[in-house]
Amino acid sequence: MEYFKGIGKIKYEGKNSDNPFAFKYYDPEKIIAGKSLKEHFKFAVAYWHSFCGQGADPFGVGTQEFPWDAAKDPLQAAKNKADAAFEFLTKIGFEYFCFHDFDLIAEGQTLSESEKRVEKISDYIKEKQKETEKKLLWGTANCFTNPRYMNGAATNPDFKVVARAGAQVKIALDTTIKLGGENYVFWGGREGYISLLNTDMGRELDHMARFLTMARDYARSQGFKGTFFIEPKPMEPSKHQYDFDAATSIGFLKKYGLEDDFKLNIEVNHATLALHTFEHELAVAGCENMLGSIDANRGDYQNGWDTDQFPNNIQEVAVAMLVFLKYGGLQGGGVNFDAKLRRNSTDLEDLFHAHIGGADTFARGLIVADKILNDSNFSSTINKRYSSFDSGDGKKFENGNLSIEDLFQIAKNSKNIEKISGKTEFLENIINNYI
Ligand code: XUL
Ligand code: CO
Repeated sequence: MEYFKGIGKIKYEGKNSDNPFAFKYYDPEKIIAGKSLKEHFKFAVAYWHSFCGQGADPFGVGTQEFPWDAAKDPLQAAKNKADAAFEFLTKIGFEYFCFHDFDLIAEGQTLSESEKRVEKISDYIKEKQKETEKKLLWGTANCFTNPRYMNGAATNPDFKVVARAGAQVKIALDTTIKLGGENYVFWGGREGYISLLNTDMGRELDHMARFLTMARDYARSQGFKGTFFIEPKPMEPSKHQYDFDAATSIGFLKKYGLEDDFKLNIEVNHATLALHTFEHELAVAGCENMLGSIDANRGDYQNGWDTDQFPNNIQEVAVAMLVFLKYGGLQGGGVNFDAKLRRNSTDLEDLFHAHIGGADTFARGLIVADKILNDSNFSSTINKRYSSFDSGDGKKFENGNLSIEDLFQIAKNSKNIEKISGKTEFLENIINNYI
């Protein structure tokens, strides 16, 4: 059955096209900084938002009536959903998808029933992947929706729940490996606290590290060669989430010796919630060599929650792409559209407009950033700013060849310290001039 009727394969038609079902900037084969756009981004569709989320909010039930949800039998409904997902992937032309275990099929009443269900639907998805040549960017386990996780999953004060989460992660890892997943994600939505009054933070952090170590060891023993990603987020649904932001997560990974197997999956709206910019989070991950993957979306400047809208702000993405290029792009991951349609976007075709807009925004941002780096005074302005470290005493300082007494002597001998402008407005204008 065809779900997205009347829509064919989305093609790149260039910026002068007025076809709403065409890419204007995302030319998958276009080479930028030595790689095709397709390789830079590895665009992925998020199974949960695109094929599961029905637009419910705290004030109302879902507004979507997906035709693939109509079947009563859970396995049939899941197969129909997979058909829709792979039809969409084929038409939009992205190579990748991402999933949580229970996006693929509804969770069963018992662990064994859930295991069977995931096993059956992943057999089916494996076939779909073969037919369509679509790949799995990453898999993950949903350890936050079921009420059993209300006090956390790996950090739950009740060991029984920790074990249950472990069982679920084992199945999700097996499924990810079975479907050729290139990476595996941990987003700890309920790994944190609602109230510190009843929380032993240090013990919970130790438990989280133990859990991640076990998951890594198991996956490696099963031949998984990909990267594990931590996806930082400061809050929501927890009041405070332990993987608060990139810096906190990196500190955690290093404390527990996990930094060789884990990198970060940076999500735009999570950065905003942590009162950071997207580019800040990319830079923190990048300078630690841990920029693994991106969950692309955007927040809303008037609302302080995780609205997960599709990216469409060219200026913001261009600035982020300057950081992306500086650190050589993503290590193993890709750009997953962890974004959802607005509740009142109820036509099936809206899913195409959303992904086309998101891909065009990233493509345009990267093209602009690359031009800025190659053609403008942007890089030279920054290099000049640090040029006092390129030779002489500055160089010696960088190389660790000066002491604090040396600094004292150098300061004593130098005359006035001249003011040097930071040139921020000059740089801001370059960005806008290249858009
Ligand atoms: C939640 C979020 C998740 C993760 C995967 O804010 O971003 O969808 O990406 O669990
Ligand atoms: Co995400």
